[in-house]
Amino acid sequence: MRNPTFEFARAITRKPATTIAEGLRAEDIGNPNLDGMLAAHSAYVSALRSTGAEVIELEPLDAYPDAQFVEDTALCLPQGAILMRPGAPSRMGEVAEIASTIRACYDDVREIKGPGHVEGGDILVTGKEILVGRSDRTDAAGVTELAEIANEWGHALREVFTPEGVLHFKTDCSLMDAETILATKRLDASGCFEGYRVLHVADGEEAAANAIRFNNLVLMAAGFPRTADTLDKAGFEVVQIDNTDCAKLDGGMSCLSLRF
Ligand code: CIR
Repeated sequence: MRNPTFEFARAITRKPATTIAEGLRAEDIGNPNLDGMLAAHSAYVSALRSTGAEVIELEPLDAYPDAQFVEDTALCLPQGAILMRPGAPSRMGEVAEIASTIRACYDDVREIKGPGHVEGGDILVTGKEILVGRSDRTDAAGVTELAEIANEWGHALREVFTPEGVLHFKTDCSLMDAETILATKRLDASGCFEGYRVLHVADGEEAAANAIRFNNLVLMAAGFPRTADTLDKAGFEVVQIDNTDCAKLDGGMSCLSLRF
């Protein structure tokens, strides 16, 4: 039987917009280059498709420079999908833009109505539970509303905390298989992964923690050789994708797709 936490039939992505230079970032290390981002995005989509999955590629949205980070707009579970309520005001409108695609894929679509906020980047679905990290984008009220829906669908939901200065919970961790998590040491030190097998990213390679397990592959940002080696030795088939331009907007592998 398919394991719905890392074996997927479909993904949704959105092409980067011409306005990406206006995308949000915690620290300005220069504007992303559109051609570079489009090339990396295309490699990302090809890697997803190479596993046999169908990839729905949505058109760019110039009004929303962060809209290629589709992960933050919805949570896709086997029982249904939940439309998020981003904590970043400039990203709220992205949810309405993706809603019709989500509704075409799912019979049961719920939504975080507010007043709280949740972004998908703060949610890690593992083989046994849903971990949701409170962050600058995801608050207590949002977690409570999400928990009500998740519990109704039979999922245990546990609130955890994103380290100070880290954008999203999953900026610092990824699911590798039903019980294995790739994480930074700083996040693992919080104790939130007790009971899981944890692989640490190498010191100085913290930006490698946002990877995705997608069917037979692990997609990770290129340029983190020691972490790639750890994953390789652990038996994972790693594909490295150029993340130079996305990283300038605090983006990584998970944020570029919804997987289900
Ligand atoms: C933002 O700040 O919202 C975007 N520039 C980056 C979002 C990355 N999303 C994710 O990791 N799930």
